[in-house]
Amino acid sequence: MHSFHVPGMTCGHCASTIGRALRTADPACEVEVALPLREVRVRSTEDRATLAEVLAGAGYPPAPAAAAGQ
Ligand SMILES: [Cu+2]
Repeated sequence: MHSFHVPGMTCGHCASTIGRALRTADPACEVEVALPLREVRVRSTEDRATLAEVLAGAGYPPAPAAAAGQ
């Protein structure tokens, strides 16, 4: 499970855009969004860097992981 802090994710529309982008990259991935925390959790066989690129490509670059669990 990869956890990303995504400061630009501010509403349900952002969350669904992110979910769609992640599922396009990995149709089998599982996505959990904690909107108030601006957090996206992804269970995927893709590695963390790839998932971060997908988020950035969708317009929602993740913040550098300080203590984000992974
Ligand atoms: Cu939004």
